[in-house]
Formats: sequence, C-alpha cells, structure tokens
Amino acid sequence: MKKPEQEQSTEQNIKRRTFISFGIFGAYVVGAYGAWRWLYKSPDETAGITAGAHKPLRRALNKTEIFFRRLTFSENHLVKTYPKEMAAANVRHNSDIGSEGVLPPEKWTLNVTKKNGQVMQITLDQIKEIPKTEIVYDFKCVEGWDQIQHWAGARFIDFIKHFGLEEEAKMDYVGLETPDKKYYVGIDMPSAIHPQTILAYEMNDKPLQGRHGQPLRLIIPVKYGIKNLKRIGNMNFSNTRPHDYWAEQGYDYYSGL
Ligand SMILES: Nc1nc2c(c(=O)[nH]1)N[C@H]1C(S)=C(S)[C@@H](COP(=O)(O)O)O[C@H]1N2
Ligand SMILES: [Mo]
Repeated sequence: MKKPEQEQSTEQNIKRRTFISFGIFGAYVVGAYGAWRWLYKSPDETAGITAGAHKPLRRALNKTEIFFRRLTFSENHLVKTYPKEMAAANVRHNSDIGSEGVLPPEKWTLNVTKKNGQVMQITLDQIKEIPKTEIVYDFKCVEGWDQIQHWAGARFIDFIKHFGLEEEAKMDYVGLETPDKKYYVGIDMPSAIHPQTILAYEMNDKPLQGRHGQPLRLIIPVKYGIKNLKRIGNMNFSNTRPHDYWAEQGYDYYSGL
C-alpha cells in the first residue's frame, strides 16, 4: 500500500537529516582523531622550569594565563576580605619543606640580590619599620581546603619603596627561596606588587610560629597556598621565570585564583 504524500516526505526528510548528521559526526570523529594524533606526536616542551608537557598544551595554558592576568589586574581586582572575628583561631598547617622547626630571628636576615649584584641583608626589625598592613581573607590550598585567616606584615609594594627597589620591581619576576633553598617559588611581578601581597611576620596578632613560616613568609592572596612561601631567606629579580618547586612537579606555574 502506498503511503500518503505527507508522511512519505517526512520520512524522506528524516532519512536525509540522519544521513547528514552521521556525515557531520563522522567528520568530527576523524577531526578529533587527527587532532589527538597531532597532539600526541607533538614535541614535549623544553626541559627546565616546568615538567615536560606537550608543547601545544603548555602554549594553550600560557595563553589562558595571560588572558586571565590581564582581566584580573586591569580591573585592580581585590580579593574578598572578611571581618577579623571570622578568622580561624586554629590555623591549618601544611608541609614544611625548608621551614622546619624554629629559626631565631636574630640569626636570620632577608638577603635581597639587587640588579647590580649587590646583596642587601635586611633584618626583621628593619622590615617592621614599614607601616604594618593586616589582611583577613580565604586562604586556599590546591589540595582542596580553604580557611579564613588573619595575617599582618609589610605590603610587598611598600617593602619595594622603603628599600629603593623600584628598578628591580620593573623586572618580570621575583624569586623567593627558603634559607636552605629546599623550597622556592617564582612570582610574576604584577601579583607580587598587588596591593594585598604581604611579607607577613604576624598571624592572629601574634608573631609567626615556626610551622607557619617564621620569621617572615609570603602571603599572596591572588595565588594558591603553594606560592605562599614560608620562611623567606633569599629574594631575587629577573625577566625569566625563577625556579619553582611545584612547577617542576607539573603544577601550573602561575597558580593564580
Ligand atoms: N617553605 C615552605 N613554604 C610553604 C610550603 C612548604 O612546604 N615549605 N607549603 C606551601 C603550601 S602547599 C601551603 S598550602 C602553605 C601552607 O601554609 P600553612 O602551613 O601556614 O597553612 O604553605 C606553602 N608554603
Ligand atoms: Mo598547599
């Protein structure tokens, strides 16, 4: 029996559409496979600062990084802050690579290498001459925890001005290391001079404890915990990326929020 005109053409339409859909799907599969082969066979990035990922992946990551950096910093973006009462009394603690035990402040100096190679040895008392800045914000660790914490110290930008390091701050990165150089981070300059970045020597209105990085640690709210180096010993400036403990293990170099 012959189907009515209307029904027949609908059926034909469906068949045609199904055919086209399969065609598109097929082309997509071939394309995806091709893209995967291309990525798979692409060279690894040059060894060094970051752990060997495929070059195009790292390139994409870097592009994303630059995009978000422009976005966040062009708006003078500030990390959300909280009233002091909301700060945790029992502050969480993570790893202590290069910052175990207690280092008597009188046996410590912050060693800053200037552009001309000269090394400044700065004491904690000298850093305390800079007006103190406090911050209460949500500290975030890449391992999946966060906590509202209260820190205080000298803003990094105030430190730069106080010690006449403006020329150094025109460079692209600042590198920080523990005194024993076992833990180290590289920070892009826009994040370092961000108005909420602090060289902290107090937590909850008390001098920093050993486990939280005394005598001086970095508090950089625009970054994940891994970049908040505890017990800073050395500081240097460069236009190339300084070595970075977790970036060498494959973590994102920028580690921004
Ligand atoms: N010297 C040093 N700094 C460090 C670390 C470390 O192992 N050694 N761990 C980092 C990580 S992963 C986090 S989450 C924070 C934890 O700081 P806290 O112990 O004060 O909570 O410190 C960061 N700074
Ligand atoms: Mo962390």
